[in-house]
Amino acid sequence: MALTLVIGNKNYSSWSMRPWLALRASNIAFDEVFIPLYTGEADKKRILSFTHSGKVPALIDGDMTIWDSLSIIEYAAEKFPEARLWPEDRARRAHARSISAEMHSGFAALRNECGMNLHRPVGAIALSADARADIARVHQIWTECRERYGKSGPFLFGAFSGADAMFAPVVHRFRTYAIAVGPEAKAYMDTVMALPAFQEWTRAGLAETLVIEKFETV
Ligand SMILES: N[C@@H](CCC(=O)N[C@@H](CS)C(=O)NCC(=O)O)C(=O)O
Repeated sequence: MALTLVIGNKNYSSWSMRPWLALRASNIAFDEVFIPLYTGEADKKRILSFTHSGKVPALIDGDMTIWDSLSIIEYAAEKFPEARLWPEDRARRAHARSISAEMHSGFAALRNECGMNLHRPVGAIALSADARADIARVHQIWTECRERYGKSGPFLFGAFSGADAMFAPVVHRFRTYAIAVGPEAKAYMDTVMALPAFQEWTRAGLAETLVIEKFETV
């Protein structure tokens, strides 16, 4: 039975983008259910009909529901080991999981101040010290990965992995808010932006016309 991934607006939903990208970039087939976010009760009820979390993304596999972006990536990695969503080497895998969990549980200032909005014209804004610290930490994570694993390929751990999917929305944030990066981070961002699955998501997001006012503040 085909997998179904329930997602929100491609223009805004950074959480939806992560598992979508992990599945698509790994050539794992899935059907997509799109539910527009923050439109009112009817759409919220549709989300709740798939997952009691009331949030997207959610993956439906037969009678199972897996919600939360990182859990979906973990599930896909287990179900499709040939996709190699986590590095084979245990130390690399632990590193990939550490930065993915760090991304998942942190970076609140960066998320709040630089929301993903593909339509937003590129331009810098004034950022708080906390957001600047988040940016410095992302930069450090990317640079360290590239220095350690760059010989095995252009992604964080050489080949594409779940960690790249977790950081892909940040690539959009850095691009949109014109955040200055060093050469290693720039090369990594270019690699992610050249990924066909990333481009497919971005094209679809840019084609959307729905506007979520609360995400249009900057
Ligand atoms: N921790 C969750 C967060 C999911 C989340 O916050 N999703 C937002 C959209 S990006 C959502 O569904 N909001 C709709 C709502 O709260 O009504 C994950 O990683 O999947």
